[in-house]
Amino acid sequence: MRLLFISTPVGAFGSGVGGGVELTVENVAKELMLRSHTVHLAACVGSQSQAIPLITIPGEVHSFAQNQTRTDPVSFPNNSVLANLWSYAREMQDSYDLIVNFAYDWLPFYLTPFFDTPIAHFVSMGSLLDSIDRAIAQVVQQYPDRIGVYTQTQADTFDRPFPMGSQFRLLGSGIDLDLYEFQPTSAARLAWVARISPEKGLEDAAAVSEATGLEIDVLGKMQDREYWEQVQQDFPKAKLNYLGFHPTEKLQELMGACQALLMTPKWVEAFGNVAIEALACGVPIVSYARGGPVEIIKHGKTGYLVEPDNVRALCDAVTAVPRINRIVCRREAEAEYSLTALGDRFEQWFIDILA
Ligand code: HBI
Repeated sequence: MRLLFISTPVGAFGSGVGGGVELTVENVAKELMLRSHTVHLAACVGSQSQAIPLITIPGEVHSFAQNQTRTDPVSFPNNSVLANLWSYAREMQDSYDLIVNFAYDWLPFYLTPFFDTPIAHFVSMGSLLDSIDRAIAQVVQQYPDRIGVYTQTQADTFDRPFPMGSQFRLLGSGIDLDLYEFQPTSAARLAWVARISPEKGLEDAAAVSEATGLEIDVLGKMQDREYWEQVQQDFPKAKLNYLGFHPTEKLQELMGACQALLMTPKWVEAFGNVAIEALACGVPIVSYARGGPVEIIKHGKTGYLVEPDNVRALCDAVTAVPRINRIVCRREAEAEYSLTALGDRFEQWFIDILA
């Protein structure tokens, strides 16, 4: 297949501004190219990729959808890079069998019926904006097989103007397992890995540390320092070791040495790539039963799912972690979250659309 991937308009691809969806684009494109499909990626000027042939398009970047309010009108900057990306896609569409949109923005969904070449959409977050929910609903009504997401919990957040999550294609996620080393034993300490930001619920991890006396290695971008200070004040006896943000090679080494990964999401995590990174290192996961972790963790087998916001239950699960067999966690990552498994799911989706 000849595939044109269109990136997010929030920043240059490869800069990390696009967060988890950048990893998804890179991994899926690499896997499909290995299977002799042609993949080109159209993205903002300044984008970089070792593996994927890039077309860079000029224009102003868009603001983050998660920073807008649900009823905000659709807005475009003066010389929108998103508009320029889709003008390019329209001109070049005859050279491709399928166009795949990775932007969480209104325009690509709206343009779907205007193109001759079919457009598939990978939606990388839960429902955030009425304008996008409505545009997705229009796509689903006309082309039921064109919306892909990470998880069913993420899909189920799209319930207006009507429940449409059951029609979405579930694609899960995947990582390059060769980058993650299985560690059979661990120290008696926990890992908490996420951007330091309120939606990630660090305060509940601090509460666990105070209640159990366990040390917690905290890894992730210091996105909200005020919030960090507040947690320190509210939980003076918590033993939180802030180790900063680290790329995969160092992250997996630090996290892999821990007894368990603690996940305390306050929002509906669309997926939670860190959970499969932990499994790949043999690290069990203790998480609130909220969002993506619900579909990743096999309760009692690869970790524990706990009643959301119940810190007491979180502590009980943490003390039960030694019962989990760490090799089972690694095997689960190999079976479900390898690049091969991810590539199979995306390739089958595209074949089904073109059939
Ligand atoms: N916001 N407007 C907009 N468009 C995107 O494509 C986008 C975003 N916010 C976050 C984001 N993409 C990605 O970081 C997440 O989907 C992972």
